[in-house]
Amino acid sequence: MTLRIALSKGRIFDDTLPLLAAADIHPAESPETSRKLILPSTRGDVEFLIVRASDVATYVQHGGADLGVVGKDVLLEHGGDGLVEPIDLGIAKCKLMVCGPKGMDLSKNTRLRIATKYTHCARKHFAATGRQVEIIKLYGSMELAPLTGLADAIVDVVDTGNTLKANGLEALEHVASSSARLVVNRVSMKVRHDEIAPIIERMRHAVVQTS
Ligand code: PRT
Ligand code: MG
Repeated sequence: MTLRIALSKGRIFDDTLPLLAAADIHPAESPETSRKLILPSTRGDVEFLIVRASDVATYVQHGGADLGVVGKDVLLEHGGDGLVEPIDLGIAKCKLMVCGPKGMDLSKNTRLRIATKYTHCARKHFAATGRQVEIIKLYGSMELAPLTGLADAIVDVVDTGNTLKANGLEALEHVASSSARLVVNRVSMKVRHDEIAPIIERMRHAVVQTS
């Protein structure tokens, strides 16, 4: 049976390629030009599933894929059930932050409205610091929420901070640091250990060399 690796297009795919190459795994086509959702590799025993970043953990958890590469931010939100997380790949680094209009005071004693796609992480963060919030679920362009009055602040991923700055917002509180992780389906890890273990070892070696 073919080993399936779930990846999202864009930064995760691009940054994972050199690490997979160390395990002799190369996609036979680019996901940017191909319309295929199952991309073959140059060897017959491995293929790639191209899924949304937020769906990678779900595919691997339920065995739709054996392996996957996913941001820690997504894993924290997903919960990580049914997954083994053998390697921090040290790529796609970013921070999950509470962000809002410049100089905003998040400690004031009102029920804040927080827009985010990270509803679980946001709820936990504010609960841990004893603040009442109303969570508003969004799927993208979170920065618009404070600008339009939909919410007071957002919880979102920040890298350079340029997107926040361009929209008159700033990072106010740290929620979690993130980097992409290799995840493996718990059952595949046992049943297909002979195939998966060498891939993990070679990727681990490549991570150490590039860090
Ligand atoms: O498409 P889908 O909604 O499923 O997921 P996605 O859009 O989050 O996927 P993608 O490919 O953009 O991100 C995949 C993973 O990369 C995320 O889960 C993070 O772990 C990681 N990552 C690293 C980032 C960033 N850096 C990042 N900067 N994910 C998103 N961003 C966004 C940020 O929120 C902002 O809107 O990119 C924009 C630019 O960021 P700044 O701060 O550099 O301006
Ligand atoms: Mg996206």
